[in-house]
Amino acid sequence: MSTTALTKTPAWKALQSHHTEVGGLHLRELFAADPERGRKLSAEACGLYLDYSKNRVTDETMRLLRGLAEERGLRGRIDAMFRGDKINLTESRAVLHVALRAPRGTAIMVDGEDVVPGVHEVLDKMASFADRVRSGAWLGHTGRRIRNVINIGIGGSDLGPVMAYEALKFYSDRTLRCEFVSNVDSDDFAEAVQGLDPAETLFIISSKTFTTLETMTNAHTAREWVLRALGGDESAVAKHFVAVSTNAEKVRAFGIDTANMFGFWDWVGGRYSMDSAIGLSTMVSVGPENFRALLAGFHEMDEHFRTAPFGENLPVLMGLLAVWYADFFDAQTAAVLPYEQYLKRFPAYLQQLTMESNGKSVTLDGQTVDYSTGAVYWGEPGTNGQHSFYQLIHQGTHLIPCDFIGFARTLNPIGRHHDILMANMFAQAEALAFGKTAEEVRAEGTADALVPHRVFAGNRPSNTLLAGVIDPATLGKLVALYEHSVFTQGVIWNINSFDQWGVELGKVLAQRIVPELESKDAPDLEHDSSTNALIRRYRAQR
Ligand code: G6Q
Repeated sequence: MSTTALTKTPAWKALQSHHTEVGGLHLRELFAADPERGRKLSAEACGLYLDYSKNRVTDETMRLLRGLAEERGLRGRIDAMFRGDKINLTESRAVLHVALRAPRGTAIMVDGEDVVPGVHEVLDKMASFADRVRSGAWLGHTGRRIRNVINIGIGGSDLGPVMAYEALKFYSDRTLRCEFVSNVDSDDFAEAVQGLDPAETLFIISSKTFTTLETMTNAHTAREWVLRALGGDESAVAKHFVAVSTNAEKVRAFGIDTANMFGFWDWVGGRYSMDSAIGLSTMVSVGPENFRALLAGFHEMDEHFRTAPFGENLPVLMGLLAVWYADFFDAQTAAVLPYEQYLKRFPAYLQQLTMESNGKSVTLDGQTVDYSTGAVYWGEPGTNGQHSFYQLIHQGTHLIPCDFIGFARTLNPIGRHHDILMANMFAQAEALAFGKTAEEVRAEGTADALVPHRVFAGNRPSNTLLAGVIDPATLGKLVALYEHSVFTQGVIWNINSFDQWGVELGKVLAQRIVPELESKDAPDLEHDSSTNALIRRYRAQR
């Protein structure tokens, strides 16, 4: 761990003074100065091509950013994570999502124990379960085949599975319907089970702790829904519920046979868990072979991150560029724009990965930071976003670095769709970078009064990620790319990317308010005047 305050390091100071020199340069000038720029500022690994030439950087910027990474000890911190050191200091835990995709036969030690055999034991158990559901060998309580699989979980126990289900839908078994229930809002459960037959429905209760309020509330509702329809026989629970958890005791207390529990470990963070047993719904949907391909993709990117020099290292390059914009251009947000409809939930997934990880304002040693940390991540698939919020990216007052993600091939080749889609992606990155000057607008015969409205300043940076086709391995690579980019940023900022204390306060306050909403008699309210008034109004209207 580096203890020198980040802003006092030579590398930081060098970047600051460098920024005063290059921060104002326009991408038009940068491209004009070097006809090879588009090729030179690119890197390729694991079948992913990263074009970062449309960023507001020079070779010197990249050299200085790499220097910053060296100075912050990134290499050593990567090694520490892969070695299983307890780098999540506030929870005293190792951070070993990379072990979830370590091939059989490799060894990663935690507290003197090799964790890799356990990972494969669970994967094998998941595979045999998934095969039984998919083949129809797993029967419901009344002997009917399972047609519907519903994952109940929230946060890290939901966002990854939902995203992966959508991303890999092409590879899914279309005879199985998958639903996801996360919100404690009863609308979520009610709509998910709408029209489903409980006798053909299997619930996967996904909760690391098996205590999460939303998940347990939904799990009990699901239990009642099944039992009510199947005559109240408690033994039905074993046929219609399985659990993914680290908490065997709570799983048993719920009535789920622990033989049907799929475990994981405290060294897997929720938002880093889609490739653990939390991915059980993914495996049931796409099958064990595709799930293993997903893991192989993750692993390939892990190895790249662990071994590639920083100048060719995709996650390091993307992480350093994120730091460059957040801290030197004061960019508050970053957009993720997949030109692939199957990745429609990828931005939502990344919101948690990036913001829960790097939304921190104290360093590992508890000092308040005097620099910006994680940006606000958001996005939608292209081309849809073009007809909505791209206006602000092109002509608004905020600098919003964008990640464009596109594929050379489509899984559904129909007419000209894919070329039109990709033409739009390339065009957007081009327009953002180079814009359109007043002279160009005037030369088109635009009336003077309209010229300022039709000028595109350009100089709006973006990365473009180009891959072959969306498939399980590629999805694994993409997720690992962002995981390690987030890690890189966290190391530079010297923050803990693996805890999430900021989610606790609201949970505690909600537990206090629940009885105040439910009590028959008007409760004595001791909140602030706003909260008191809202509670009274709610009680009056409910
Ligand atoms: C993720 C967080 C959080 C967590 C959920 C669900 O990193 O820890 O999103 O995944 O709160 O927790 P359980 O899996 O314990 O229900």
